[in-house]
Amino acid sequence: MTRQQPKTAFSACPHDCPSTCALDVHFDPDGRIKRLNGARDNDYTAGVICAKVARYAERLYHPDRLLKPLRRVGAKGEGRFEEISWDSALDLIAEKFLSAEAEFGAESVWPYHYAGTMGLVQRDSILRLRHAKGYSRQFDSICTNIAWTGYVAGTGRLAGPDPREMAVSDQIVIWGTNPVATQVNVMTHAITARKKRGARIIVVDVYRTETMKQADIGLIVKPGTDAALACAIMHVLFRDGFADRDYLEKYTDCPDDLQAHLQSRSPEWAAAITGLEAAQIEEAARLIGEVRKTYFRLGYGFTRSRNGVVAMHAASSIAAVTGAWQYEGGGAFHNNGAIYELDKEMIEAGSLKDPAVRALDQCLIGRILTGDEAALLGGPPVKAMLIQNTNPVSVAPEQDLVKQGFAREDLFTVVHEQFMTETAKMADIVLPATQFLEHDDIYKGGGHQYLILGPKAVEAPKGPRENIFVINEIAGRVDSRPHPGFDMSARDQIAWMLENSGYGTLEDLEAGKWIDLQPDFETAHYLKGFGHADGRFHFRPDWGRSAAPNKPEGDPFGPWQTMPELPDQWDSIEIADEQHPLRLVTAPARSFLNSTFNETDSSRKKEGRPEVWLRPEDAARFGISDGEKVKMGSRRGVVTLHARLVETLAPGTVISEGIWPNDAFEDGKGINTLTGADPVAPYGGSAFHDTAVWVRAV
Ligand SMILES: Nc1nc2c(c(=O)[nH]1)N[C@H]1C(S)=C(S)[C@@H](COP(=O)(O)OP(=O)(O)OC[C@H]3O[C@@H](n4cnc5c(=O)[nH]c(N)nc54)[C@H](O)[C@@H]3O)O[C@H]1N2
Ligand SMILES: Nc1nc2c(c(=O)[nH]1)N[C@H]1C(S)=C(S)[C@@H](COP(=O)(O)OP(=O)(O)OC[C@H]3O[C@@H](n4cnc5c(=O)[nH]c(N)nc54)[C@H](O)[C@@H]3O)O[C@H]1N2
Ligand code: SF4
Ligand SMILES: [Mo]
Repeated sequence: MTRQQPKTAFSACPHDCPSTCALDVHFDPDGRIKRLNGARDNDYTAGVICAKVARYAERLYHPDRLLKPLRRVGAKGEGRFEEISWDSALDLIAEKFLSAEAEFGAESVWPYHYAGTMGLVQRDSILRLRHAKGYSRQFDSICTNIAWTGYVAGTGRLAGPDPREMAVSDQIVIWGTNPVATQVNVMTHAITARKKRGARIIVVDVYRTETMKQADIGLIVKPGTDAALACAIMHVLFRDGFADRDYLEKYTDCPDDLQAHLQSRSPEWAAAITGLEAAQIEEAARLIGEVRKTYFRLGYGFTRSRNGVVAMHAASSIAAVTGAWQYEGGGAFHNNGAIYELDKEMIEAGSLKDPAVRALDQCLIGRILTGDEAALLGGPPVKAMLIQNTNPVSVAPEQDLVKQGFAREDLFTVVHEQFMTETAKMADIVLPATQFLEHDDIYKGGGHQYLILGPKAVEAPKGPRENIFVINEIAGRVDSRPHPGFDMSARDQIAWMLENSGYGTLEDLEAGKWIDLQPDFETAHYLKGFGHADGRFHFRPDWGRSAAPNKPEGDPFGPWQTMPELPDQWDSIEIADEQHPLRLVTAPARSFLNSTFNETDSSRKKEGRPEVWLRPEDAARFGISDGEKVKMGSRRGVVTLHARLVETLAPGTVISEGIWPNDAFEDGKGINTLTGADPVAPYGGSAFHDTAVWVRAV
């Protein structure tokens, strides 16, 4: 068994995290993975990674890993399976997919995926199968859509100042993200700026997170009220002469209209909405006005509300009022998606894509599988699914519907997984998947600017196979249209993409490990103009018609006609009422990554148990004491968990951290039983942090 292994190897973290860390992999003398470290020679990772990935050996050598293909023998979801060979499993899948297609059309097969691995080959090869077969496409709505739409509404492009510039900022505003938990490298660079230059750190969140504990100033706002805060800050900037007039004239669309509009958006007005003191808003605005080199690091969290697009746009507008974009260490950054111009034809087979084939909304999976005609876009029912890199029975909203859907006896479900997740338990066929250290892939950083190679570092155990194998094998069995991508290995794919994108050869990248694709300073800071046709930052976006990185076909969603013309508080959130007097935010847990790592003992021990955190006065109002078992309900369902009293939450707000396994809750109903799937205006997405609830003692 013992093979001679190098003492270290390099890789990239595959998880769905803006940090996409460059990794050093350390081996035991017997060739097993021992520990992972952040690569020191990568200047974004800078030697730092999160604890859960550092102890990756626990996940890689986990006793519960799936090692054999399985076929369901009991009732749906009962959890009884028998072993089956890879060949028989693949043959059976092909037979079922072909019969669904023959009876209901190719659109009745829905390959469903997400970003459990962010590797471009292993994550996105499923698109090749979809396009080559005309299977239903997927509209990716679960994570980034709200935030990206809001950011691009202002800038016209999903990119911004070099994230490493945080280290040379004089002030960093960490807005609606909890990087200590969710993207640790932001803290690395922010703390460097503090140590080296005395930079101030301001954090905006709905409770006192681990990130806020490290801040100089913490602003705790009520969920879904960030646009009010942003407007009041801009009101003060205009009022007190902090607006950069020359910059506004040259680089923005309608500064005078904005100033006039903001006149009534005073700190007192915003205080009543956000729950902050007017003096706190005045102070934050003054500091933002005085410190030109202010770097706004805008996260996803504050956009997971029904008014999230408007909130993101409003927050990004502040940097345009002060002109912070002009300075090194200044501007507003969210994600660098637009800088990687990659030719992914061999991976995705975009040339075979038929726009007439429906694209089903990922978040509406519950409605889709239970036959909602609107969600099915007028097409056939979904009769067969292949699921890779995602765990919808746990992570998707409207969980009761999702479970009902997967319980359908007439739905044939294949789940390719590393663990027996809640979704895998509902499958007809479970296929074991390799982990990232066991296959080749390539990764792009959302929160930075590197394209990073993640080569295979160890042999997989006998049994698990990589995603691309499953895709190519199924394609070969279902009369797929031919495409050269189906005959390529992961390494062939990476080499082809690099060469055809003008980024050299695979051998070059193996030597260099990563490629820095940071655009030049003037481009990144929009000094040659913003991404819109007129080159200006738009305070007045063309909602419903504007550009967005991931715009679905067809009409805009939701009440988009009533979106405010200029940055403003928009009352489209799920407002608390007598029946649902509190507002729930389902923030991420530090030791889980969505539902990943909730299978490891160390992460579960660190997180404790599913809890809801309430302010003592709210708890008193509902007769709840610390540690007590409670029920929490929304318009969509009820969960059972334990209460914890915490002082430092926004008024009327409750927090439940982490996506625990559903069976960690007393009656198997996970946190997403409460959350809604109604698409956020104007281009979709789920408002995971925007749920009106009641809580009561059991
Ligand atoms: N440890 C860990 N890391 C993760 C993840 C995880 O689950 N756990 N998930 C990964 C994924 S998929 C993603 S997309 C990223 C997301 O990472 P982030 O950008 O950090 O976004 P969220 O995790 O949704 O929420 C971040 C913070 O937003 C706050 N928040 C919620 N609502 C509001 C609001 O209305 N206003 C304000 N100001 N703040 C609000 C929450 O309290 C939370 O502290 O993280 C990734 N990294
Ligand atoms: N309540 C609430 N719900 C949320 C959120 C929230 O903040 N609150 N956040 C939302 C967000 S931002 C996101 S992105 C989604 C994420 O939700 P998911 O995309 O479902 O992410 P994970 O829960 O991490 O599940 C990923 C799965 O992929 C598997 N996997 C990893 N690598 C591979 C591979 O190489 N091959 C195969 N076949 N499988 C692999 C893992 O074992 C894991 O089970 O959840 C959303 N749900
Ligand atoms: S911080 Fe994010 S990218 Fe870095 S190792 Fe942890 S999960 Fe992976
Ligand atoms: Mo996400």
